[in-house]
Amino acid sequence: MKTRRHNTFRWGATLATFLASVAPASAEKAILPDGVVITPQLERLMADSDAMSVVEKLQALMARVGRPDGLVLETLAEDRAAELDARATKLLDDFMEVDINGDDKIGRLELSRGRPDWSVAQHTAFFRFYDTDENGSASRAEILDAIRLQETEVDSTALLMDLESWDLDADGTVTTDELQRVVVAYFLSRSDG
Ligand SMILES: [Ca+2]
Ligand SMILES: [Ca+2]
Repeated sequence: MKTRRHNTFRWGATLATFLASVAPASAEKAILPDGVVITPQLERLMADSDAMSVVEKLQALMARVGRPDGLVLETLAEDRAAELDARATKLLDDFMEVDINGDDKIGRLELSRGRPDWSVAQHTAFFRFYDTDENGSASRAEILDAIRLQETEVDSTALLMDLESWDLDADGTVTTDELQRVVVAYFLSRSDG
């Protein structure tokens, strides 16, 4: 409880600082920094949220691609691919633990022995999802392909591509400070308009 209040207070102080730097002295409507684009996806992210949660969400995504301190625009595609790959490999390794006979395929017996806590429905779903050639076993290659396909479809780090124009000092890195500046300016302009 105490920590939370402390954080809220600190954010309040930061907000006040940004208010002073972003809002013109004449109290005109606050505007976004030059060149900053808020894509429809980012607008959706910010629609039903507050500035602090938005910054936290974006920071979490940055941490996921291994860039908690600043998004490096030049390597963003590689960072995202590497992160997806690492997660796919981890998931694959977890599954392949049940491959008792080591033939790089998971059969029904292996799955029921390796995952005794799974329900019948989960076992059925596993093979429906991963045994893509429907030969009764899920091979390492089948599982990896399915994981990659699924991760590409649901990959929320795609949103990071929308932050390209948020690099206010144009040094190639979108830092937490830059995130905060843009988000706060956006929320100010929204509440003024
Ligand atoms: Ca198969
Ligand atoms: Ca920057």
